[in-house]
Amino acid sequence: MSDPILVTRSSMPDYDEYISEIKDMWENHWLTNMGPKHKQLQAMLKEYMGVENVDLFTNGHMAIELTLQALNLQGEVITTPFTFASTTHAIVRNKLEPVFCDIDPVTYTIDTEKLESLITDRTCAIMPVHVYGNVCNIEEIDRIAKKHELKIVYDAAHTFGETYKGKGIGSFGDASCFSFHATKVFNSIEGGAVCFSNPSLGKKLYDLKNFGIHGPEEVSAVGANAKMNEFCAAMGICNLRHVDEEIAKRKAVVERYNSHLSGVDGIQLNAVQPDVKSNYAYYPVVFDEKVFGASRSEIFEKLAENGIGARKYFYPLTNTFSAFHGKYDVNQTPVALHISKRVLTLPLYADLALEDVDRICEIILSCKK
Ligand code: T4K
Repeated sequence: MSDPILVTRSSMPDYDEYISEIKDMWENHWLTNMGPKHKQLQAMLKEYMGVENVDLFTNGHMAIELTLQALNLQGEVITTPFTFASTTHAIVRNKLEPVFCDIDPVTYTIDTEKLESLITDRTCAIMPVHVYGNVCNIEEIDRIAKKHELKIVYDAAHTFGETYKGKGIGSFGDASCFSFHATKVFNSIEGGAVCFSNPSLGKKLYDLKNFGIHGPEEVSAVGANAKMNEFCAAMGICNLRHVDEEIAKRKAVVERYNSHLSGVDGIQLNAVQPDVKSNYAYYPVVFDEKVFGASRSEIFEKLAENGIGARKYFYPLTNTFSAFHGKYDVNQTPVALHISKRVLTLPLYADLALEDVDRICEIILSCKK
């Protein structure tokens, strides 16, 4: 059997490129705490992401957690359960209450038609997720947030490098939080970033990622340690040089999948949205067992038998996690529940061979009855 194919594979620069990038660290002995690589990557990202302000973090999760803390929120945060554990955990760990809104059945992002009815006098913020790189209904979220004076924090973990109507995706809301994890379109091994509109929020975030230290003799907040170290920043610098090429290769993989799977009865594919420059982050497929003739689980197993590691992102929904002891009612988000039971994310990374995509699709289509 051929080598296993996993859902993704980290992008890495050439070994020599990384080694030459970290060489000066043996001269300056500067390893962390906002050193020269950190500053360089931050400047490069500001330019690449087309945003006014960006700061770096140790990972995407801490970026979200500290953004919520910096905004000094209390009460309820409206979000979606069709996401990675991080989104909901960041809310709960800030002693805020998640209120789950259902998702749109096509983009899998927050359903803005259901959003406003969930607002109470305790609502302080909306945390929508640009899931799989699909962009939320930004205009409608803005309108609702303005009307009710709510903060907007986007979980933008999946949208690195995207633009909406020509603007960097990090330019919207009060803040957008990105993940640079090894599994993402752009990685700094582990890493994350927050793009923000108000510089005073940025100052708070800068302190919070360094224990809340505000000056040599002043600790003004109870912060965490969420600084990106220099090895990670160096990896980010190298990967950023190649990211456009990586995205172009991902696009070719996505188009190859589409060429086999589009138009097949019982399969819902993910389309690039109008006005969005996509990063081709994930390849989700929703299977309708009644029409396709095989269930998501059967297809998952069949792929696994053939050494192909598709994943059920995002199943289970976060509002069903045992960590929450049955506190949330999953029936309040029926569309999210429906999709989470039927979705499979297929392998997608820049170097995935197109012949392997052909093979994966052949296996999937062989399950059709
Ligand atoms: N918000 C959203 C919406 C997110 O999706 C995430 C993270 C976050 C927030 C939080 O951001 P971070 O704090 O993570 O920066 C993975 C990632 O760990 C996680 O970053 C990501 N979302 C989530 C969707 O996927 P797992 O548990 O599925 O990862 P794992 O270890 O099974 O890896 C998946 C595949 O990736 C492997 O089968 C092979 C490949 N891989 C993995 C690693 C670790 C590599 O090629 N290289 C590697 O180093 O969570």
